[in-house]
Amino acid sequence: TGQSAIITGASRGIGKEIAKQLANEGVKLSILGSSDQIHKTKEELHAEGYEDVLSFQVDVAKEKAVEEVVQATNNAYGSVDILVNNAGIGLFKPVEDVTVEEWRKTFDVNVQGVFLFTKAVVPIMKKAKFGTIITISSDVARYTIPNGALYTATKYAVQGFMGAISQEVREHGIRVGTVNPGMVDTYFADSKQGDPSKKDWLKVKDIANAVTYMARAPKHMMIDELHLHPFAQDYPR
Ligand code: NJP
Repeated sequence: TGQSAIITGASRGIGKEIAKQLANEGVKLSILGSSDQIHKTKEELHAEGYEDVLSFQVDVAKEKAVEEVVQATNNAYGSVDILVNNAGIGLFKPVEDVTVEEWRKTFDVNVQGVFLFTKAVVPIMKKAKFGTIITISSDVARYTIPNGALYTATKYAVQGFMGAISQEVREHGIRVGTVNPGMVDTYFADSKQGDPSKKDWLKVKDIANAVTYMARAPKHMMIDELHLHPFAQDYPR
């Protein structure tokens, strides 16, 4: 297909599965994470026969590093067709126990990271008059949960940001959408993927399927938002 994608937070969990699925679709990848685990993920993808994978150990909140990843991707593949803003962190505790450092860090990764990558890819996509920007937000962006004020605030921010961007770039042929999962079995919020207590939760494949569907949708189709949650997880509506 010749398309290329940048996937943030692809060293494990949902992002890693998105990387596998898009690679399987023939998409050339740039994957990144903040730890050196990201290079091991690249090795795994290489071992599975996917050659076109670049890996970057980068914090999504660092402007210069983000610009470098986007430029390196564009130089290597000649385009940036898909951006998947997946990197995110979660912290759940009573509001009076949340420190200013934790507040800042969570907003840096979950919101500023989305801003910086979007800002960096939009000029390239505008020039090409083509592109898809997908952000993994959360099903908490449509309700609220106790002990989740900080995390919920970041995802509401992301939702508003993506909504505005969508209208801004549409006339340039760029599609924007969010995938909003409920509880997914990953390493999120210091948990362990595969823990038996999470057996009824969504699997990384469920979310990656949604992202792949959105990213590979025919050009005439626009998917704004997909909400997915475990059948076992109910919400106040
Ligand atoms: O989490 P996890 P998920 N710069 O912890 C990377 C949303 N979501 O897959 O930095 C760059 O297994 C980290 O890599 P490393 C959630 O908000 C989830 O569940 O090397 N990368 C790892 O690859 C998030 O937006 C649930 O440790 C950074 C990845 O991010 C998305 O799903 C529910 C980074 C996180 O993998 C993926 O999370 C929901 C940084 N500064 C929404 N910091 C759920 N799991 O239940 C972290 O509603 N990463």
